[in-house]
Amino acid sequence: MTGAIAMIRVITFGTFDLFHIGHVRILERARALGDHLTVGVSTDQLNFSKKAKYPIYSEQDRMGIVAALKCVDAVFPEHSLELKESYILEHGADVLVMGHDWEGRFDDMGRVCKVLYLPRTEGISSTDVKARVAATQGGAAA
Ligand code: C2G
Repeated sequence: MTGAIAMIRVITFGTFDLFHIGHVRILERARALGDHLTVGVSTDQLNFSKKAKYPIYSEQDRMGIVAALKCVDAVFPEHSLELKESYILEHGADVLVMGHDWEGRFDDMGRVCKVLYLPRTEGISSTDVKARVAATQGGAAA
């Protein structure tokens, strides 16, 4: 008996500013849940509306970094948190993966796909990186 084997398409979202190992790990784990990973990278404007500040890296650079990863098949700009459902449908996603910092926030997407929240990597964040860089200011430049 022959038949097409359905490809499982995974989608996830994030800012991915000051790209670090926690970002790599969640993207690798998301990709391992299926056969294709699409990543919505939040725009500079969306960040400003969520956090009242702009990312350090531009949306073009953040998308370029994420797109260059072996575990990522496609990227697109995420303009609004409210468009999750249309992004999921547009990209034909079967699974939505979010970090557990978003636990519960997108449960209603369960009407169009499976929703999974994965644990974050401990001990690293873009905020920590910024703080560490700030702490080295005044030190000798290598
Ligand atoms: N992450 C992680 N471990 C860390 C830091 C981040 O697993 N130590 C994960 C987050 O849980 C998230 C992804 O990496 O799933 C991207 O994190 P952020 O860049 O902080 O994304 P955020 O600003 O939360 O944007 O639609 C939702 C937003 O676009 C998510």
